[in-house]
Amino acid sequence: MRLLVTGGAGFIGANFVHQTVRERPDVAVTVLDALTYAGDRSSLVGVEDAIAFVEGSVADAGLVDRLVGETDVVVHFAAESHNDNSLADPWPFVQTNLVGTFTLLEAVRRHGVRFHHISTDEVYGDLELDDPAKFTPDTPYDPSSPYSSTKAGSDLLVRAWVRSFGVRATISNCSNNYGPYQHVEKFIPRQVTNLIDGVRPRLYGAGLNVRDWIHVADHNAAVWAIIDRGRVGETYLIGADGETSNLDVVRTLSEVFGRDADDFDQVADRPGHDLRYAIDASKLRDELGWTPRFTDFRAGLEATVEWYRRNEAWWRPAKAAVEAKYAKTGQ
Ligand code: NAD
Ligand code: TDX
Repeated sequence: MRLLVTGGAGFIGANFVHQTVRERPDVAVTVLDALTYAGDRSSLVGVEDAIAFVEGSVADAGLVDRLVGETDVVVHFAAESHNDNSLADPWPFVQTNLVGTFTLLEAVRRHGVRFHHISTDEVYGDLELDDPAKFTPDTPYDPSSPYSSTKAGSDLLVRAWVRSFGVRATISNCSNNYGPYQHVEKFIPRQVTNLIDGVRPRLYGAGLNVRDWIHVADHNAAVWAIIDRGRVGETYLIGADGETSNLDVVRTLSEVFGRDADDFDQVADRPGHDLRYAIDASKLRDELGWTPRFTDFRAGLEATVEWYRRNEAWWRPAKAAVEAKYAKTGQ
């Protein structure tokens, strides 16, 4: 199988490429990545000789047409992915998440190529803390931020291209990922690298917001299950029953570092901050037989802390600029 992986130098995409090279020697991987601030070729060290790497944008119609014409399957991770950045400057989100996905859809339509679209649970908006409900594939779309609204729009484009043009596509909406190679702007790596530096973790507001954490390897195993066995036109929700408040994440991390669990800073809250996400992944489990392997969140966090300790050369160059950016919004 020839596989085009967009965004393969980012957090989830790079983990996907490593996993694929390790477990699927029959798959010929080409990565298309624009190497924005979030993309890093050093995330692909160790697999570089096993893959082809193309630097370029998913919104570049000529390049995308050529690469899609040379592949059997596209898995589309590339996106602007950070909510806080989307509040400061929404335009790149419109360009990459909407125009980029449109550009890929037109190419897979022309070439009859199978397409898997990576999306997020944030398209469903948020839930109350005490709501027994979780997101299902039937939950109405209700995105809150420029990031999540452009992801929601990209999902709707995929659905329309399936229905109107018969494109062979699937969509997955996953909850919050954690693990190696996640950019230091994101919640868990930011706190881990703060703690490595002896700086207090920084919690938005009271830290009561809940995220449904899943290890990136479990997300990517689900993506492969969908590529292998998913039904065209279907949406699969990916989650591992990992609901945890931000406060509890910070407390656990502080304990892992042997520090007082309540020694953190409360900083300015995110405008429009979604309260709670929660995924019902029963369709994925029942239909495709997927189960998560990283079910012990604390053990997964400890392994992630260890990875950041051992790979300071990977994250250190980005740290100061990220903190300078957060300082501008009092976060
Ligand atoms: P990331 O920001 O770490 O990586 C994004 C990658 O896309 C980077 O390598 C970047 O260079 C590349 N990219 C950006 N614009 C591009 C363009 N125009 N053309 C080509 N490449 C471009 O993001 P991530 O956390 O790895 O997220 C990957 C995907 O998974 C996204 O679609 C995101 O919406 C989705 N997702 C993420 C999470 C999460 O918790 N991180 C959860 C659910 C879904
Ligand atoms: O310093 C921080 N302190 C803090 O309390 C940061 C950076 C975040 N937070 C909070 C905000 C959120 O409630 O932690 C939670 C997680 O924040 P992010 O890592 O920014 O993730 P989130 O906004 O939940 O979105 C993530 O999951 C869904 C990804 O970035 C998205 O790409 C994905 O779609």
